[in-house]
Amino acid sequence: MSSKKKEAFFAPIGLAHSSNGVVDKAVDLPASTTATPKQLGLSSKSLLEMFRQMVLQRKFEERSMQMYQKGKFGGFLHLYIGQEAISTGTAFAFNGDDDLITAYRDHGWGLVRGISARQGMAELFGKAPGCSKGKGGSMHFANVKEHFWGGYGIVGGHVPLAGGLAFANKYQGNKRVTACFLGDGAVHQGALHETLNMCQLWKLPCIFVVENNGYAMGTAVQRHSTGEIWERALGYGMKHRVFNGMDVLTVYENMKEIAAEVRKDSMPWFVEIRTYRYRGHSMSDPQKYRTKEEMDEFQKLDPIERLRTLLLSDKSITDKKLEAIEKEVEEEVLDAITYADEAPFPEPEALYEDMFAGDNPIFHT
Ligand SMILES: Cc1ncc(C[n+]2csc(CCOP(=O)(O)OP(=O)(O)O)c2C)c(N)n1
Repeated sequence: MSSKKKEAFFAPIGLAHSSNGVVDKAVDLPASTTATPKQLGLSSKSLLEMFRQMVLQRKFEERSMQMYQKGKFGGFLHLYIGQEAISTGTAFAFNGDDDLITAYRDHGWGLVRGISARQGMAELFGKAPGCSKGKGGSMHFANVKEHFWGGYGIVGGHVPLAGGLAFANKYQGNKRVTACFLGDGAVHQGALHETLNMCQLWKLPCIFVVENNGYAMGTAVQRHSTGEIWERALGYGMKHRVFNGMDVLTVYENMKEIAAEVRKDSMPWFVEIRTYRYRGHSMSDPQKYRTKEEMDEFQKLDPIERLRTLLLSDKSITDKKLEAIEKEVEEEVLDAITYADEAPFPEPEALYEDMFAGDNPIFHT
């Protein structure tokens, strides 16, 4: 390839780089819901809980980033900042015993499924009281008691596990729904397609959700994927939907509807939720593949700010009230840092524990 051709091939696809005058977006966001919270059955109290949860996820990760930069822990750190409406809207839409499983961008999922800031931060620091006993780290948050089956580092590797969870739920006739979250970069993994085929054939109650944030590491979705992501569903005759993931109400409405259908007819769904990650792929990402203009454009759509605006349109909720929630969360996260810093590392013998399912009491309940 000539150097000129090479340059064109690798040029960022962001807003400032569109050659034909048409704005190329990293992701094309569908319109968000027009339903009001009342129509969705959401009280002001629930909306405030959603706000608190999204702020917790955001502040937890902002502080995690600082701790990483301070050298408090190493390894990988993938931030979910910008995507919090998806974890929050889904968890609020689902029953507490519906099963969730995701990839390595997993902190928000853990926090919304009962991992405390202390347990989460201790896990990042590799400390014994962490949610995975300090042996998993950032990519392996899990809280199986609350039906969060964890984060996984191998792209697409967790997808067959979701099929297994759905199979178990159908076999037990417990009406639980499984939702499996994956990135746009995982859509071309064979494991996904094998699982989609099996789930459709065996009518398993599973929702496969692609969080399309526009990039797989530094590769724009338009460069790694032919056609639209959701079109993968067509090959399996699977029910499907695409919606906006920058608005928590839209996520809540759609996931609630889809979960109710899955519970009713035990047929799988393939869902594409369009979103945007505000930080790099991981901590060592110079982000040369996107432009500042593009990032600024999506920053205007911050899902937390959107919810704040909605809350403030209710005259009974004041700025002061929201600031008090933010302050409380900030203190919770700072306390978690002190806790994690002072907590002990696992004992060396812990290396030999939790190796087999038989050792783990959760599999016997
Ligand atoms: C099987 C496999 N191949 C490659 C990698 C290296 N890798 C880590 S993350 C990633 C990109 C995945 O992007 P996407 O699925 O869109 O998720 P996102 O990071 O956007 O959440 C790749 C290729 C891996 N972890 N596993």
